[in-house]
Order: sequence, then structure tokens, then C-alpha cells
Amino acid sequence: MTRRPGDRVDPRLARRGGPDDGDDRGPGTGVAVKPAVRVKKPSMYKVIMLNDDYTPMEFVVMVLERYFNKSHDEATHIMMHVHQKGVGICGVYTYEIAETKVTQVMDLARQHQHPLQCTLEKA
Ligand code: TYC
Repeated sequence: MTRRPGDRVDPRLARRGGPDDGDDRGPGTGVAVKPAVRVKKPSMYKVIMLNDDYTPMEFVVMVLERYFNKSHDEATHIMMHVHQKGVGICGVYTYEIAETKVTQVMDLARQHQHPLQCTLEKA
């Protein structure tokens, strides 16, 4: 049987160095047993883009291609969605990755003097 991290082990079956665990090498020589490891899935965060009246459409498409790995068609679709509805999702990531992407987008928009706004929201 193959065990994966996080699997529960029946304590009656685990070798714990008890009175008769089959280890006859004397005190202090028991088999070391790793404590059970419970691995939690990380929380996920949406990176959200907001519409404005001034940022050029081509700039938004370029941002979606460069930082969110979208194809030109996908990027155009998301940009048009934001343009028409006011808000849209660029992608869903763990906190640090989402935060990094928001910073990268906001920095580039500032450098080009566009008012583009990007933020993150718990998914
Ligand atoms: N509304 C902008 C325009 O007409 C385009 C735009 C789309 C801006 C999406 C921001 O997140 C945005 N030039």
C-alpha cells in the first residue's frame, strides 16, 4: 500500500515502539515514526481588473497577455468584458502570486500614466 502525505494511519497498525513492537534491540533503539502531516490547500485569490474611460484597449490586452498568460483572443475577450460590465477576472492564484501580479500591472499602468486599476479578492 502506498502512503501519501496527509493519509491517516491506524494507530493500532503503526509501529510505535510499544511493549511488543518486535524491536528487540533494547531501550532507546525504537523505530522513529514521522508525525502525521496534514497539508492544507492554500486559499485562492481572484485578480480583478476595473474599467476606466482612459486606458487604451490595446494596453489592457497587452497586460492580460503578458502577466496573465492569455492568448490574444482570450485577452481581447476579457478586456471587452471589463469594458462593458465594469469589472472582470484576470485569473485566480495563491495570495503571493496574485499580489505580485497586481503590483506588476499597477506599476506598468503608472509608468504609462494610465489610470488602470487592478485588485485582488478572496475567491
Ligand atoms: N474603457 C477603456 C476604453 O474605452 C478600455 C478599458 C478596458 C480600460 C478594460 C480598462 O480594465 C479596462 N479605452
